[in-house]
Amino acid sequence: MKNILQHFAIPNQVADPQPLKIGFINDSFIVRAIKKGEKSYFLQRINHHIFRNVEGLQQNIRKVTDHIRHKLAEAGETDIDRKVLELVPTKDGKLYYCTPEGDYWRVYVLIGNASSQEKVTPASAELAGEAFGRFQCQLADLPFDELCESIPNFHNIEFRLQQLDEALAADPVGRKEACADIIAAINSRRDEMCLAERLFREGKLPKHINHCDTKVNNILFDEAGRPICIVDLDTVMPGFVLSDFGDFMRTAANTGLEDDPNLDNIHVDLDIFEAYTRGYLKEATFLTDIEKELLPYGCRLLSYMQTVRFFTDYINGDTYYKIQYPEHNLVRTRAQLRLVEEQEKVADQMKAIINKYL
Ligand code: GN1
Ligand code: MG
Repeated sequence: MKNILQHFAIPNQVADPQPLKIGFINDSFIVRAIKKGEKSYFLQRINHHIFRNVEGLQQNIRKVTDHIRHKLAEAGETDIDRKVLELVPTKDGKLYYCTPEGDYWRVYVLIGNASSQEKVTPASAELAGEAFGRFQCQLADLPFDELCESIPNFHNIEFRLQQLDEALAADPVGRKEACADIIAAINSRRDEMCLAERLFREGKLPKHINHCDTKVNNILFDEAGRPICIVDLDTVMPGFVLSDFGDFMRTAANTGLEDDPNLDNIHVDLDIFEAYTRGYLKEATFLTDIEKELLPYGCRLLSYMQTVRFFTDYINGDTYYKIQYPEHNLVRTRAQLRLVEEQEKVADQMKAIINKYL
């Protein structure tokens, strides 16, 4: 792997890359400086089966990190190197290196003395809300169409429903018949869930740059437990702010698991919801009235979208998500659908909490 590194503009001496067990999509390695005090690096092989336009993906990351760096400097921030990721170019000035075998590699400067968290508490949810709110705010004046969709139509529910319809029409592994209740539940919500796309076409709902994977483990925290930097920028792309608010709530404000086999475990955790909302609204000062109004809907939309995506994969015979047992995608589908139902029940409470912090 040393011969991969030699293509990048790394000025100091470094040790052999050590594999890291993070994420399911890319392969990651840590590359330590030999001399104390010098820079270490983060090497990744990009999964180009999922991210087919690596050039566009890397340009997205460069634009976003440049923009944030500029914003931080303007605000007179110190320690900027720890607050935004920095890509290391190749020696011929490219943002990635493609091997003769067709593997794509990239290098970031490593942000040291930082760690990520898996568990969310109300206290960390508030900090996470501030961090993702600040991230969106820093990018609010970057025209959304300067970035490409690193996965086309990633959070477009109309497209996801079309994929489901195609899967159901083909029913390649004969799983459709036993799922009539799920299909009915999805169909009865179609119209409502396509509202955001309709409002966009009518010019009423704006697009912004979003992270599109707002899980707590995509925030680096310093030793004092303060968020310093947002990472995992592969899915940063144009979309609705509802995606980022909704996906955090989908993953964190759920008393059950994403794939909980016991549906009775699944409720909205309103303490986490409130804490994240408080932090998010403190920082996301750019929101328009319609975006604020639609935030509870955004939570349902993202849970519904994940229901549709897991279910499509189940019908297709489990070709996208890694599964741990044969019916895993069906269990995930039912758990996400239950979360939609639970979010519907507390929609008014969510609205009241949001209004408290506006
Ligand atoms: C995938 O691999 P992970 O957990 O970061 C997926 C997300 C889904 C999530 C569901 C590129 O993310 O969109 O919400 O699984 N990422 C991609 O758990 O498809
Ligand atoms: Mg991820």
